[in-house]
Amino acid sequence: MMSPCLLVFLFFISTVSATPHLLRRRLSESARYLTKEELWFPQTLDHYSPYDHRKFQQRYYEFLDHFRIPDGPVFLVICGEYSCDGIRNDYIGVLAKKFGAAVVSLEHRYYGKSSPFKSLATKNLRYLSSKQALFDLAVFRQNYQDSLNAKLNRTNADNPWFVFGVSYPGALSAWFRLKFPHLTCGSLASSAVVLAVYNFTEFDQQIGESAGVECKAALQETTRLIERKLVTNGKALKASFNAADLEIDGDFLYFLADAAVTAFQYGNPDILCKPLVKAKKDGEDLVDAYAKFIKEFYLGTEGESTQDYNQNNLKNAAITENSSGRLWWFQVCTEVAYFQVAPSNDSIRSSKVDTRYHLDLCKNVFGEGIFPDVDATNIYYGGTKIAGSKIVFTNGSQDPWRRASKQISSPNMPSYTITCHNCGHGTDMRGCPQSPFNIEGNEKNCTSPDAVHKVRQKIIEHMDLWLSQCQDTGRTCI
Ligand SMILES: *[C@@H]1O[C@H](CO)[C@@H](O)[C@H](O)[C@H]1NC(C)=O
Ligand SMILES: *[C@@H]1O[C@H](CO)[C@@H](O)[C@H](O)[C@H]1NC(C)=O
Ligand SMILES: *[C@@H]1O[C@H](CO)[C@@H](O)[C@H](O)[C@H]1NC(C)=O
Ligand SMILES: *[C@@H]1O[C@H](CO)[C@@H](O)[C@H](O)[C@H]1NC(C)=O
Ligand SMILES: *[C@@H]1O[C@H](CO)[C@@H](O)[C@H](O)[C@H]1NC(C)=O
Ligand SMILES: CC(=O)N[C@H]1CO[C@H](CO)[C@@H](O)[C@@H]1O
Repeated sequence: MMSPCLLVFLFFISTVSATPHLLRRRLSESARYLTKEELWFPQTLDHYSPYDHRKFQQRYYEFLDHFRIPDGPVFLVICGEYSCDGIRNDYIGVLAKKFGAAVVSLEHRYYGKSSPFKSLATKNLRYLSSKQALFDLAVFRQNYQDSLNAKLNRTNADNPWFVFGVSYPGALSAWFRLKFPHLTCGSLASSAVVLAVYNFTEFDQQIGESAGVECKAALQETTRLIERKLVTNGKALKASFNAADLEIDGDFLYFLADAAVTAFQYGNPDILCKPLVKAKKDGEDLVDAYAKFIKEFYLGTEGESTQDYNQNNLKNAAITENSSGRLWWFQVCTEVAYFQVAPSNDSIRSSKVDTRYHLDLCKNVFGEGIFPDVDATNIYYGGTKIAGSKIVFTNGSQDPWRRASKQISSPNMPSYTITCHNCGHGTDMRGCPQSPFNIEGNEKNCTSPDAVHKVRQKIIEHMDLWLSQCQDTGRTCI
């Protein structure tokens, strides 16, 4: 299962492992984060219960180096479906410097060290939802403002806030401004998946478009060959992909599809397409070429693990470093779906990755009665008809997730597409490729740095305007 932005974080985790170049690693590690110093906040477990007053400890971070005391803006960077290990020094570092902003970031409930329970059994996951998460952010925002006021010895002051997020946190960022407009002057919703989609066939179609004619044809032929081999000699086939542990064929096929997804999503299309197209031209075995890509790049460089695709493993309710997969699947299976199914015609992924596969996974991993109500989610937030204001939407042209984002501007909600060969998920914040990490979101290696630069200028213009309007509303600064 590829969550919208899980992979990038897996990559970080995997780069922290021991290597001989300890000193250099420490330096680059500290350059990657504005801060990693953990702070804790007592959060309400159930914001919607009239009588349940239980609390849990929620992790957060603050970075004040650039803060223009006392009335600079506060940037709230929303963390999502992964362990939030600090505030990363992506483009937010540049923006904070530019605006004299304090930066704070709250870990999403249940993920990382912010689990309310010692076990992630399905019954304990009942408070895991985007609605609760948004309320967490609101309560945290208010509380942080109070503590800032106390620190600065003032009362009733309100700094101008701005929220940021990429991917699912991008959707949270848009929804936060929608539901709590009095708590933020505006929002950046980068690659924000605001539309819950049940059968997300457009995802596979976008992969086809991003791949281009030749690579798409090679990928489709590879899928057909793999499907055939799976029937005749499945065990040997899986072993050749270092994926022998994926006993359920659907899990294996999903894993193979997802590996290609990440190449386009995170700005590395050539690593996939060049060798595959070459193999086809040279009459070499496409399955071997694809296995090489999976083993060297996806499992190797990117540090992915087949465990994240293994339903038997996703059932594990113990809290481990690998729990994010289970937690995200729960959100998928209850709220947002984004089922990445094969379209009925012209698909790249195997047609066996269908709606049934996803529904069976939900039932198998979480139990009877667990399936997503996307209609309810879209009624609650509005999908792409979101009735918000002062939200900037951005998308990368090659990102399969863009089809679940708001790609057309409407009054007070501009939408920008960053178009280039390796512009994917969250390019405005992350530069290119989107994995591995670029310090300060450096855009030099985007095939069109100018496309990124132009959209960033637009973001800054909107921020400038909305932050200044916020200060004009009579909300006091001091
Ligand atoms: C806080 O403000 C009060 C009232 O203006 C003043 O008496 C006090 O000395 C201030 N404390 C600090 C730490 O600045
Ligand atoms: C999703 O696809 C399945 C299988 O093709 C179909 O039965 C179902 O009606 C579709 N559901 C929606 C909401 O589109
Ligand atoms: C988490 O996944 C990694 C990579 O597959 C594995 O090496 C590690 O043992 C797993 N940890 C736990 C606690 O399961
Ligand atoms: C199937 O896809 C091909 C290629 O995109 C297209 O030319 C054809 O019209 C499609 N057929 C149907 C029935 O949608
Ligand atoms: C850009 O790519 C080159 C070559 O791969 C690499 O050496 C360099 O570090 C990259 N620069 C940035 C800013 O990512
Ligand atoms: C605002 C903007 O750039 N919108 C474009 C985003 O992408 C869609 C789909 O490719 C285009 O149709 C929009 O014009």
